Amino acid sequence: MSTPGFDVRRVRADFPILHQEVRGRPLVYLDSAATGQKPQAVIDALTRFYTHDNANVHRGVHILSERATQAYEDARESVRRFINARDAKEIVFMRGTTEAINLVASTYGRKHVGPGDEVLISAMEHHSNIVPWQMVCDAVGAKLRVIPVDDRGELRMDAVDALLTERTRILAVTHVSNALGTVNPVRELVRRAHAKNIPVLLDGAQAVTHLPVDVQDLGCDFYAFSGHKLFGPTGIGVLYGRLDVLEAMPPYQGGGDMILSVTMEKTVYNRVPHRFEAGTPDMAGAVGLAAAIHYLESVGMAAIAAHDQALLTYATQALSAVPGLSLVGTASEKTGVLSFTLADVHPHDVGTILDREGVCIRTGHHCAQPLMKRFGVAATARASLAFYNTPEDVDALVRGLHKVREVFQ
Ligand code: 7TS
Repeated sequence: MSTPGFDVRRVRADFPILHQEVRGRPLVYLDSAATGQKPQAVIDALTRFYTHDNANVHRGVHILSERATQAYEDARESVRRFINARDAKEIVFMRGTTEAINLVASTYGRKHVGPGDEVLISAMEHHSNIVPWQMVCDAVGAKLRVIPVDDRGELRMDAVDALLTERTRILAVTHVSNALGTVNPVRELVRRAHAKNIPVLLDGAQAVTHLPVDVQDLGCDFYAFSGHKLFGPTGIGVLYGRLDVLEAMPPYQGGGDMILSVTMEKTVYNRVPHRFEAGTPDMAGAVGLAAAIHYLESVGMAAIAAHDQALLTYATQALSAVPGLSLVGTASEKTGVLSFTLADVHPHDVGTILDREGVCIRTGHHCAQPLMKRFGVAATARASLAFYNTPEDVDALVRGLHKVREVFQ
């Protein structure tokens, strides 16, 4: 297995955490959908920021504050370029995908969703793209409606048009499913929603790590993702919002930095994006995220996507040959997520035995309980791939699964 223009061994050399033994075995990390590992460039950027530039942003007249502000705003520009947003003002730094979706639900949602209205999501959403909308709907007396998923884990596109009604105030759907790996036809969903003047939020948490993303090409109104999954630091994430949409939105949290002026009678809110960034932001996180983005750009997202697809094909074949293994999620378009059950072995037992072999996977409901219910399982075992994974990692997983079978025979 080789991908032209991509050298996985060179990539792996950039990730110090991967080069260790755990439980007496070489570490095999197959849990990147939960969080990505960090290249040395990100670790160095954080150290450099705290060693040389740390100060609060947008405040001080002094040199350190100037440098920190510059680094923070440069990071915004790096994100803009990475997802091809038109304007850096469209990039709001958040804590992660969860906070980004909550922001949209509690500002845009509270403003536009009223009694009897509808919010449309899908059956494969992460809880963070379900619960915030449920909270809005409960508060105003609106209805949450759901695009169903078929047996392969693809959205039932034939059901979409009837679910986009004159009461639908927003469509919020994941670009890539964390539990199935399905890549949804989001451009087509945006097209159909926009034809009825319905705005669209895309949850990009699992997409930006695998695919080149161009928000102008997708045409979405909002796009959310987390830095820590994108091989950057924890505590930082991004909400992209189309400028005209963001500008018409009320603020989220109140506090420092989000104001132009305050009197006891009245506050004038700051311009976008600062209006949505109350308080001291995660400056170091933004700098680290920018370093992750620069690193990914140097490797090339197209090469990363090609490696991901080749490894997914290899892993799908290898896992399908394990007796008793059943893949959950077999969509025609997928990224490197392999959710499965193994005969009647509980997924937690699968995960525990794999862990003894040095293989890290995730087990459970993957914060997608309605989706698990749809597939009639309480939990699955999930191996998730990143661009630093190799066919040898997949082989180690398969060897581990044979161990599981021996134990439970
Ligand atoms: N949306 C999707 C599609 C996700 O996969 C996740 C996290 C989130 C939203 C929330 O992101 P956060 O960074 O705000 O927590 N998914 C997972 C996962 O699959 N395993 O652990 C976390």
